[in-house]
Amino acid sequence: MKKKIPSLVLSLAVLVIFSWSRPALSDVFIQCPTDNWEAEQAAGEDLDADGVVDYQDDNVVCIHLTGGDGFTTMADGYPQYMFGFGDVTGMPAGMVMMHGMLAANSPAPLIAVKEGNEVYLNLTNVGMMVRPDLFDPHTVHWHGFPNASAVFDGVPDASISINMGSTLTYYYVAPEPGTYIYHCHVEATEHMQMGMLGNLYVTPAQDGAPIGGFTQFAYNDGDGSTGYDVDYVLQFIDFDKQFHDASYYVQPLPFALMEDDYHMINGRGYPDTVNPNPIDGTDPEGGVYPGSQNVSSLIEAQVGDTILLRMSSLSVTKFHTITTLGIPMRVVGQNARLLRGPTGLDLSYYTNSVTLGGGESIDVILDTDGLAPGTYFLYSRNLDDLNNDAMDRGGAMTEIRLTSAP
Ligand SMILES: [Ca+2]
Ligand SMILES: [Ca+2]
Ligand SMILES: [Ca+2]
Ligand SMILES: [Ca+2]
Ligand SMILES: [Cu+2]
Repeated sequence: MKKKIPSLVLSLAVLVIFSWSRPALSDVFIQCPTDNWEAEQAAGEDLDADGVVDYQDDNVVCIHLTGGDGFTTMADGYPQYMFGFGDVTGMPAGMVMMHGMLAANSPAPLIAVKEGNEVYLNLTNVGMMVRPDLFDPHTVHWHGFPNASAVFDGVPDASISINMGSTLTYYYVAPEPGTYIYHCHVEATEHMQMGMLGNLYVTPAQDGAPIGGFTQFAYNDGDGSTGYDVDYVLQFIDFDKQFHDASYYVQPLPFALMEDDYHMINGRGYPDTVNPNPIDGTDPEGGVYPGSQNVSSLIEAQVGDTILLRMSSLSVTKFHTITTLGIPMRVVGQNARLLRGPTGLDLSYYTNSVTLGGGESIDVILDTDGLAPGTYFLYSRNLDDLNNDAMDRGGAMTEIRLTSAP
């Protein structure tokens, strides 16, 4: 489906395209040492000009994100302007600007890598199509990730940020498993409120080994205590409608006036959270942006399954207290750390609610043994989070649907 550009901004946008599209189109520079290995090994040459004769290595992960703007649709139908990241992994360089503009996703594309992976993360700043008067840089900041070299940490005052039309390749090695978070760190309160937020986790080296009846684990636990059958990522974020609208039309409100109206899991409010399909973004003039919210939060399992929930919050204004009514939660990890004492003491615990501040993550295991099949709810206990602006019965809630084991 073709994206429609709001006519209000079309003339300004055209000016911007003419002023910088030519250098931008030629300047998208993607570094990935493995994406062209067959041709480059055969030729013995660096054909894609990324500085290396590409080689075959399954331990290398290449990602290509765009930073820019776009639209989402709130659960009450409201079209919401946002800043965000899009995914152009594998796309030829010459197509990135065209396809990356107005293609922000909420949440940002999932980054899920394995312990020990080498990660080449290319970020291209495609500019703010709707706000050509803005020329904000963007970065990627792996929040809580202890191993980023300073230059790739994404904090703009301490490292590089990426200007409009430019691309930077971040390089990470992921030596420690856990549930992290990523976001843009430029004018962080604003760019995070506007939607530059994503899920990020590192799976443990222990995965694949049969331990305690499982082959997949949240951490290198040695005993299978973080094993699971199915896993889901759930990121709690909130949008302030007035702040987003102000960014669409003129200028943001003062940060001190931020008050969120939409409370969401993975970029959607209930009941959109349980929609298994991608949801299209819309703009105030009826333009459509396919799959701007492509992450369902519907949790499906069979009775007896062990469910891992990788939960995080990137709210810039509030805490969320999350509960799973009728299913006890076992917290096994917090802020990307296995809950173990220095001598190996098991510090995991059962609870019926967890509280997440902005920038925190929690790994929760749900054991569904002996539960009745049916629908259970996972939701924020802050009752003012259970709406989509003026629409009652929505917000930060999703469903856990348990079916009988065959
Ligand atoms: Ca390459
Ligand atoms: Ca190459
Ligand atoms: Ca700004
Ligand atoms: Ca508000
Ligand atoms: Cu940004």
